[in-house]
Amino acid sequence: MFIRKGAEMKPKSRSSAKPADKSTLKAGAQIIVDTLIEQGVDTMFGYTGGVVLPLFDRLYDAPIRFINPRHEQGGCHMADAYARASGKVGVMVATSGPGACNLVTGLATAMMDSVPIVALTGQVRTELIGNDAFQEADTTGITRPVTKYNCIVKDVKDLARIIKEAFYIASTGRPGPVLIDIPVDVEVCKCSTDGPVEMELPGYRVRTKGNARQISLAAQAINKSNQPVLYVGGGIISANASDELRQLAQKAHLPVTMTLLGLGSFDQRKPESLDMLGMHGSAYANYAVQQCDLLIAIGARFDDRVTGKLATFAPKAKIIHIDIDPASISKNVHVDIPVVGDAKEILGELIKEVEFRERKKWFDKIAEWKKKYPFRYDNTSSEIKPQYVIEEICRQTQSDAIITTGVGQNQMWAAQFYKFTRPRQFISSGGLGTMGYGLPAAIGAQVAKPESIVIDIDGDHSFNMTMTELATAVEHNLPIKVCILNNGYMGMVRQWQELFYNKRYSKTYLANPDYAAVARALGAVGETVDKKADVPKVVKAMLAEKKPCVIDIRIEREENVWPMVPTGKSIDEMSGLDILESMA
Ligand SMILES: Cc1ncc(C[n+]2csc(CCOP(=O)(O)OP(=O)(O)O)c2C)c(N)n1
Ligand SMILES: [Mg+2]
Repeated sequence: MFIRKGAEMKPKSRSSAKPADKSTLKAGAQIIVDTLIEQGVDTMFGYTGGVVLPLFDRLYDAPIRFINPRHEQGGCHMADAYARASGKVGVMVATSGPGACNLVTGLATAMMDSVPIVALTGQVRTELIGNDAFQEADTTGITRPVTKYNCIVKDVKDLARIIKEAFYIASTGRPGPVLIDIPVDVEVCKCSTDGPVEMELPGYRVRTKGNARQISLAAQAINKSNQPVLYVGGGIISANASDELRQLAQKAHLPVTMTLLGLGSFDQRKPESLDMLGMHGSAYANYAVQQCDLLIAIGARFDDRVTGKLATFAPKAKIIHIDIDPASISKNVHVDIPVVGDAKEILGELIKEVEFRERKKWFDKIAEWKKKYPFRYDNTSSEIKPQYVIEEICRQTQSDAIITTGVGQNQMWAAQFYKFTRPRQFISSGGLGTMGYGLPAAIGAQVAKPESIVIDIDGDHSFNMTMTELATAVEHNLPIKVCILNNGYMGMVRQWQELFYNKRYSKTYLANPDYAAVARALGAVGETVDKKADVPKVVKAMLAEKKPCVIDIRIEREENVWPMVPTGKSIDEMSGLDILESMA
């Protein structure tokens, strides 16, 4: 039973059952807060506005830590990185119209990378919907393609159930963002909250247990293979299956390559690690994939940045694909042995059936490629090389920091030169490639992991997009570190212009501000570095800093990321190998 727009309770019709006890009546806004708490939410991100006033009033004294970004996009990235760093669901709230629209990039980023977020948006009063009311936007229409699920709540009676379902949908199966749109009158309406809240999701089924026969087939293929490669993605991390991955690689003796989002799932200091594969992956990973006779894909989706030219991808390989999402099986490449389910459970079973094989010839071949084509750079010039900065950060943090990134060369160098050792350590926008992700992501990760060192390795232009969020870090005393690899350019695009557009640097140079001064103006610490010899001591000072801190490092301006698989080429047709070899 509920009442539209009113504090007072009135039965819907004379024939309805006896009125609920007044003491159990709750307004929608209170139901939202109570349901969030029931779901274990102790931290959320959000920005206020007219139609979320009732909710924000309830949040005023709720036992939930609230982080207010300076822009809703930043808040959504914070919730996203909070989820990636903690393994929990990130929660974001925004007002209707412009607030909701500002979430779109953040939701799309989370959708592409399968990150669990529950976004709550306010909406205009139910009776005004469709009226072009002030700050009305068709939020569910706009966000449908960038959410795993979304809906509008039109009746306060459904509110608790729908929010509970939102958390379940966001965090189960292939995770993703869920948006719930709540008209302001639903926040105000009261209803009885007697009885348990049951989910009603008849069409939503999650298969976690893998088919035993398929698992046996996979084990047999592994036991028979002479030249296998494990190719793992972000799904290993979201399934918390890194321990099982390590056991599998050890027991069956398999080399492991990771996608950008898979970095951290396997300790890169181990000899079985082939590091990242794909467009800017290692030559040894790309060669191994092209030469392997068995490719075991786990929680990865054969994205085009990984496969290069599809027709010639892993041409000799039988393919096993273990994934929670049946829709990604045989989507891009034909899969011989699909196993649908939860990676942790499936690997647990698979480990039992695999046998150790030495595969000496295969590992010798890999060792040869590793020796010939390591990630390299020329550190002899007096200019500051971005790779050197990252190596220095990796050395001083002993491979233990949480690293977030912008998008572009900075992101690829971070992926190539920081050696990740554990899951949830590398937080980067992979699928959508969202510039501006790095700083708010560092904030979200630091909120989730207050004891960790969190460093945003950023690009100058990526940082330009969301730098206002430094004020958020300052307000909450979050000791994040931002390391801007400042080449003055939109470097990755400039690299393509250099290679494919005859060095016509069209619109990839924009004048930048003095970032150290910007940082200080916003209450953070700011430092500029333009001498190579200063890098170690500035990194040391940055790591010791308790306040948010920005170091603006003026790097070699036209440094490129190597190797590189040009679009349309097979992944063993890498450019830049001669350049890497000449640096040996
Ligand atoms: C929001 C957004 N707009 C545009 C792009 C296209 N883009 C990809 S990389 C890049 C340049 C990034 O420049 P910067 O942040 O300075 O990084 P760098 O490559 O120089 O390290 C651009 C414009 C993008 N990925 N995201
Ligand atoms: Mg740049």
